[in-house]
Amino acid sequence: MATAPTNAAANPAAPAPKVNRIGLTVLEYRGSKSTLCAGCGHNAISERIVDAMFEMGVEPERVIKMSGIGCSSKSPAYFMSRSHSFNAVHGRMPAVATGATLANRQLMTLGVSGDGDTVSIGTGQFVHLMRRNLPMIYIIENNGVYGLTKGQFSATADIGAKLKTGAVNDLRPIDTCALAIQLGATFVGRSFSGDKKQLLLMLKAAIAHKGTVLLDVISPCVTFNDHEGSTKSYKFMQANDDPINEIGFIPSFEEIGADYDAGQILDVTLHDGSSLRLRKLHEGYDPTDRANAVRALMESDENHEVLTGIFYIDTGKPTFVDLLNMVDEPLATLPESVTKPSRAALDKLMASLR
Ligand SMILES: Cc1ncc(C[n+]2csc(CCOP(=O)(O)OP(=O)(O)O)c2C)c(N)n1
Ligand code: SF4
Ligand SMILES: [Mg+2]
Repeated sequence: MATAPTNAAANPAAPAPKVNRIGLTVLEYRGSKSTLCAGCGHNAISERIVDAMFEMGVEPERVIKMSGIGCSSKSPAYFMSRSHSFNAVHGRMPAVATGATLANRQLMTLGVSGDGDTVSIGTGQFVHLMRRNLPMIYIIENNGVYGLTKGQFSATADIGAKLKTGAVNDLRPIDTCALAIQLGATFVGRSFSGDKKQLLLMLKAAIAHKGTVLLDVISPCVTFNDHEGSTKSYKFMQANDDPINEIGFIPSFEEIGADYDAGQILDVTLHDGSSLRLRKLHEGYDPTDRANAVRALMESDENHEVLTGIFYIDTGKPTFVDLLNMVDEPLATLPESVTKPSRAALDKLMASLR
């Protein structure tokens, strides 16, 4: 059977596709065709993940994609087909992600969840994950509703937000960013699926960070929560997005330029040597001050604004893997002769418990 001609064979003058620093094209970071609704914010987030992983030159086989249940949790099927993937039970991705990350610390864990998956059914697991500073990126694709089960309010719905049916939410929303900062996550930010530039830079910086990254990304559900009266719609976000800082990111493998206004810039060196530059857009905002970060989020809630940007960063705190003092070699590849205690070691342990 004849094979389809490649671009180069069909047109020898066509430019060779761009490759990244590990020699892969962006196509090698793509996934299956999305079955989500056209225009769903979650699709845009998948596209940014593809761009970020490609531009950072991450080896797809080094990534484990974790999710729970929901339209958002289906997204890992739509990017990075060459990576490992696990779709956990609703709200239970943190436990599985913790186990996988500890079993092979050489892999990069990327969790994708929804607002319902994370802080409705999944709150208990989520808060304990945030306390541990497990090295992983946790993305919440936040549309304020349970999209998959036809648009009921989730726990991130704002007071006064209206469903299409006219039902109004009168319970306080859970601010996942304020919660994550208070609990101990070390890189916390919020973005909007419609802001390509900010989201891409945030994802690239997240890849360079070692510790728990929590990115809450407002991601409109065009089918159930994009109407007048919604506070998670494209229109609402375009009118109320209030960036707290402008993000600059220079990966470790690129040259750093020196042209900036030092008074307005906070330069943070990330774990892989990359440089994160945050230019203040809010007077006096310091993203290394936890209490200040939580206060800013509470104030923005009172003022009905949606703060975006990197709210908090701490590059000094040990990760859960550091605290457990684990061996460098992945547990998953250690032979049984090493992992199985000897009879004598077990007897000694039992004796110590008597
Ligand atoms: C144990 C359990 N309870 C309830 C459900 C039904 N259910 C499936 S997805 C979902 C909510 C998903 O909402 P979210 O995480 O916000 O994802 P979205 O679809 O909005 O992206 C619910 C309640 C389920 N699958 N399993
Ligand atoms: S129902 Fe909403 S969240 Fe689910 S795919 Fe459609 S637009 Fe996206
Ligand atoms: Mg949702």
